[in-house]
Amino acid sequence: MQSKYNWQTLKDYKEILFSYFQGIAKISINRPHKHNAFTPLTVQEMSDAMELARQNPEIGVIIITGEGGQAFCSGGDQSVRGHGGYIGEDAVPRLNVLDLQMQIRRIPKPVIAMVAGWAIGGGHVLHVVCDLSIAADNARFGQTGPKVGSFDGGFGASYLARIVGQKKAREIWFLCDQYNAQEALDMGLVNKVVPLDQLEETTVEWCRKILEKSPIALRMLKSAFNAELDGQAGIQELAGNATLLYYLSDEAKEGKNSFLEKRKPDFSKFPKFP
Ligand code: S0N
Repeated sequence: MQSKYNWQTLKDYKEILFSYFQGIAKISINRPHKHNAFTPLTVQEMSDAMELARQNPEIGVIIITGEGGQAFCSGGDQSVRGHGGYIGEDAVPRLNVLDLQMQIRRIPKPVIAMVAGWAIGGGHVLHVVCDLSIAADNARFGQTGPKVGSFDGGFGASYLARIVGQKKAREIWFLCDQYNAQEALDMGLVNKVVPLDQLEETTVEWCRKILEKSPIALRMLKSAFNAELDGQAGIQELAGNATLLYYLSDEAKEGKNSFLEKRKPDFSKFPKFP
């Protein structure tokens, strides 16, 4: 689909497109002939792009999507599924999409799934772990695991259940039915449904609204939402952000400066808040 935005390529990859426009990074799976099923290389490239997006201070929000308008992602590429995982050029089986899921969850910038067409299997889980999901009216959602001999017992089960409720999550996995965009909206699985030809425009509009907001407030909120669910790892993420804020204060700088100046720190001037 032709974009009305002037996306600039940030890096060339084989199986994804990685582009930038006015503070927004877009990571797009580029395997439309397979409904954007992912191989270990697809995932490795998405991971690399996510890390670049994380480190780039110009980027405030990330869109994950799939090329072609017919599929967001249809999960792991079954033609390279081998003994113990998905097999890439090095012949080693892996399930590296689990690391990508963690990256999406931990990156301190909002990630939006822009879903046209199929979001199925591991591709469905990918949109589930994104902070927000915007769906085109042709989107279809579902899990296939028990039908094709797999399952995602991580975020794909427990976080999905947090979003749609335990009964609905069990239905999604046990029946492997497919749900249209309106049904997904009704169960809180997506944030908004728009006509396919307005999908990118709406997503960019949401990104722009996010980009107007305080990056540290967004960062703190994302880690706060995660902390409630992620146990010690979630607390570590939230606490890391608290440390970042503390580092910005004169009080913390007094500690560092006193050490470098080989003197006793003087914290007496700092308030002891009630
Ligand atoms: C998406 C579906 C429903 C679309 O059906 P439709 O419209 O009839 O199109 P097709 O003709 O079926 O597809 C068009 C072409 O695309 C190929 N293709 C589609 N999906 C895949 C795929 N996943 N792998 C490889 N090829 C795919 C078709 O073969 C066809 O090509 P041609 O014409 O050349 O034959 C339908 O396509 C569908 O059901 N697809 C399979 C969905 C699926 O089962 N996905 C895999 C689910 N599992 C995972 O994703 C595992 C990874 C994972 O995330 C995970 C994570 C943690 C722990 C465990 C797991 C795990 O589940 O293992």
